[in-house]
Amino acid sequence: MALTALPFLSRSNYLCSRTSLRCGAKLIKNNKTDCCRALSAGCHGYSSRWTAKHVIFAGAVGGASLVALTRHKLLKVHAESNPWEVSPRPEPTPSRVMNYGLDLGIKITLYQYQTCPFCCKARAFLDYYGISYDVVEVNSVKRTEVKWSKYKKVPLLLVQTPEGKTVQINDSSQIVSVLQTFIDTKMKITIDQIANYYPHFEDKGEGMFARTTFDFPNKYFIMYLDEGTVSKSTAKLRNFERKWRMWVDSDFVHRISPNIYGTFAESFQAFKYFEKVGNWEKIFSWWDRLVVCYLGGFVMRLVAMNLKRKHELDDDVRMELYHSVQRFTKGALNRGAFTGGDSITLADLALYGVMTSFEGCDAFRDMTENSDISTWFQAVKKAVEGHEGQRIIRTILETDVGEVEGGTLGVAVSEVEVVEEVGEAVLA
Ligand SMILES: N[C@@H](CCC(=O)N[C@@H](CS)C(=O)NCC(=O)O)C(=O)O
Repeated sequence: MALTALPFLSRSNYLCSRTSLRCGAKLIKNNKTDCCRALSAGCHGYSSRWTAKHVIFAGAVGGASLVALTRHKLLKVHAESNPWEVSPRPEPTPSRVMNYGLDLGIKITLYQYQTCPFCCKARAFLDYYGISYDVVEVNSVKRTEVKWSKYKKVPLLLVQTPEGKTVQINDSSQIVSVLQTFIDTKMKITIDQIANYYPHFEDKGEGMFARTTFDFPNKYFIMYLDEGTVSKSTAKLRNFERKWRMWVDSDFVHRISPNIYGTFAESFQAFKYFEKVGNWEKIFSWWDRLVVCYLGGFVMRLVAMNLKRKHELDDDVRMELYHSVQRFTKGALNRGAFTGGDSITLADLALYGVMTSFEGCDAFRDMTENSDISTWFQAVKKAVEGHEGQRIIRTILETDVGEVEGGTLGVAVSEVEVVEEVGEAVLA
């Protein structure tokens, strides 16, 4: 079966088409490493490193995409073999098993910190769809559980395919996009094939303490099998959803640390909360716990001050939080109860997920008391905890029994008019 794609991002055509130049500029501005590594068990921050080389490349490629998009609706998608195949597969003892009784033929293991906002985002997605997974809680000090991986952050997902391959998927947004693509393509394209469409940039860094960092230019994009599967309204909704998913990572997330570590008292309170929900009793010795809670609380207070400066936040960080929430309620919930109107989108799940990371902190309580977010939050919580998305997957499994021999994947990026169809390819 020959399949085509809508305007997309591919291995040779990274970054956000129309928005790519803007992305490049924003990424320079966001050049940061927020997370305190050893003590990042609570870890409310993120890091991203881009070099000028990347940005120039991104700009050039983006410019080319921009021109291409004004002429083509369907573009050729290139996939490359995925360097994240893991062999031999690590066989850790899971900290817990989330079994929702739905067999997708794949086995998922999530490496995480329980209260890391990005891990909470990945979990919100998995829980909403009722996709079973094993959890491996990573010790944020020793990090032995991820020693085998060259990507050193969490969340990190291992997916074992029915063919016995194990694929590593990095970054919360990329995890969500790859799995959403798997669902949208009716689970007929294997995860390792989908992963080929999500390339990465690797930056080895410079100097004595150089650390390799990674970026994933297609991470906010859902891929489609062919034109027929994406209506104009879906493409539009995906654009809107993508905008707010990006906003979660570039705006809301930066307000969390300065708030939960806003004073030393709040900082220690936050670590006590992380200790409880992270089940640190099982992971850390009592001595490690003491060090992580008190030293971590102290260090993160200092880190939060730095983050506040870096992101140019007002001294009144609570107001910054309330205003951020207001940007969402006013800008994203203007069509209904959720970002998709009546339906939950990945943007809702992303924000809900990162919000749950500090649910037990004073900042969360203040946020819900001083904004209109509560109704939305409770509605998404109900959907996630009730695994309401599982219905969507069950419908696909029950109704879609056709075979797919191959095809390309592409991304619905914009409402650009079709001028000519330029390509189709077959998945290897
Ligand atoms: N963009 C990444 C950010 C992940 C991230 O920063 N994770 C932190 C924990 S919250 C981490 O693993 N930091 C470890 C380190 O920087 O060494 C995502 O969305 O997954």
